[in-house]
Amino acid sequence: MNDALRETTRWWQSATGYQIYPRSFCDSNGDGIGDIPGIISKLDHLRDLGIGFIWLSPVYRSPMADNGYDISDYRDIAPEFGTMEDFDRLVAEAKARGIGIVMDLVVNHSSSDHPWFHAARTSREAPEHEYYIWRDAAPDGGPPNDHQAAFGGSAWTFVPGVGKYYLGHFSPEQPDLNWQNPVLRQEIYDMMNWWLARGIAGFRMDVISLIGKDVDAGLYEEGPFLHQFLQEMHRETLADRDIVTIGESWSVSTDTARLYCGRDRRELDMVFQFNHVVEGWDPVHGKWKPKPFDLVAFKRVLNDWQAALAEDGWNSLFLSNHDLPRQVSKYGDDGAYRVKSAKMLATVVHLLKGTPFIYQGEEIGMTNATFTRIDQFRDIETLGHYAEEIARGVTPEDFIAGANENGRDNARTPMQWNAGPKAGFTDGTPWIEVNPNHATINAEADRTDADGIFAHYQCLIALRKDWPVIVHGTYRPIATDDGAVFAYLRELDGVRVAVIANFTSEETDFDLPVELVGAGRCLLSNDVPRTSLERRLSLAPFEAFVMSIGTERSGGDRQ
Ligand code: TEU
Ligand code: CA
Repeated sequence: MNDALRETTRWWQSATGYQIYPRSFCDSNGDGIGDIPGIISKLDHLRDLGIGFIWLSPVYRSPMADNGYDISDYRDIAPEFGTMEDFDRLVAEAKARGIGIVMDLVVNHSSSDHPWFHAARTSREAPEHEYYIWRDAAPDGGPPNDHQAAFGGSAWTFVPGVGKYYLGHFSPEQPDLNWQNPVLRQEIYDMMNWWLARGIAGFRMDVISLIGKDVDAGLYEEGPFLHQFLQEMHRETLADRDIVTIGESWSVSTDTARLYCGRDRRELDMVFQFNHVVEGWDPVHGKWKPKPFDLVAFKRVLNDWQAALAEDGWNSLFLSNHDLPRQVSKYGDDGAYRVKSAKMLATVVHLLKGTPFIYQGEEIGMTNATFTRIDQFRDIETLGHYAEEIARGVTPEDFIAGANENGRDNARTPMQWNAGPKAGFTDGTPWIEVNPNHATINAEADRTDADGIFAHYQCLIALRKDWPVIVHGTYRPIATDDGAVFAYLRELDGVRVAVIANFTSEETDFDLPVELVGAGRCLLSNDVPRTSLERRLSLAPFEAFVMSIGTERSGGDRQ
């Protein structure tokens, strides 16, 4: 790696992120809810994996209407998750293992239980009243407009005491904060600095693209004030700190991405974008009615993002999180080819240019839940939409089929640590049912297998540390129109690495570009390692491999 590159490399570019959804990770005290001491007890699992930082979903005090994405005290820990001492111990214990803690910053909205909102809804004169977004009723007394909440119903709720409606873009339990108010903004920045002073490694910013909204103009996503606020936030909190920031946006496009993470913007390091996720949804019914997977379209989206941020900006790489289905169920095969396809998906994602994120349980190939009754679901979004869809005439069976395919509870069933009762997650009754397949799919079983999924992830993470081409190399897609194979080439300083992956359960022929044919060194494979690349490759079902081509040179020293 040349010196200029070495000097400008940021730690989070060669690191791998790991998301923990605390409620579902590990329960230390038998109340059925995962907690911080539980996370600490599993840090060696993450050290062994090789990750560089944890994105910790919210652990703040919260009534848990949306499992912590509804915060009632930004400077305290929810009692069910532990104490501030537990949190400080987590930061220290993680640090001792070379792992940073990235906090989830949820500041588009608070909880309706936050003291600010209690004051705000009591009096128009309270300073906190202006921390939220209030509008007068429409002439007929109804909501100011027909904006719908993400989790069902109107986004507006009337408060008789002040004679106005407030905005809850997600739910009435999650009133939107009024970013137009400079006093509110300063409260947020002070709070961020308070957490940074505790030694955290950065922030994942929940729906950050919503904070610049102009309600009266009907502009919510990527509203006119967004980048001015993010630049102010950067000046007030993030500047000159060696941390990582990832902003979540469901609306960012390749056209707007560099506005957040372009080199000269002084806003964020990267964004979580969802274009590749939404590509798989029905244009009318959204996620509740999935459409068949289309690899060409999927590749087009990811290739476009690779191209858009090739020179400026940085990609985040992921297929899963706590809002999405399990990736092996969604994009792979969670039956006969579970192990094979889980490794294939990981290979494709981790070798793209950007920072990869693993969602808890992905590293052992956990699968979607298979619930049969609505009372097994816990998610506010699923339950909110259930009521609406049933009212619209959808049958419960059809709705549950959709929720089992794309609903958020798929990712939230407890982490499967072992084959024992409750998967080793808890000694008590888990807040959401454990997937019965923990009898065979669990961390203990997978980790004792040298050919397990965990071992494959370990290797991917180690490769990223050893091969600068994976972090910094150029990206060139191969055979973009091929409906079965995802293939690409990475290149840096004469080192060339090809990634070839069969996305199907069929044996598949693949014609390689002539310039890649020849001897090579297999860096990783989920099948019999290859020693050379032929013009026509016959790929086994879900086969994926990484080959360094035409050179015996290593990628270079560890970064
Ligand atoms: O999610 C943003 C968001 O828009 C989701 O509601 C998303 O649209 C949905 O899950 C896909 O169907 C973030 C958090 O990740 C999510 O867990 C929270 O519920 C939400 O914000 C509100 O804070
Ligand atoms: Ca607990």
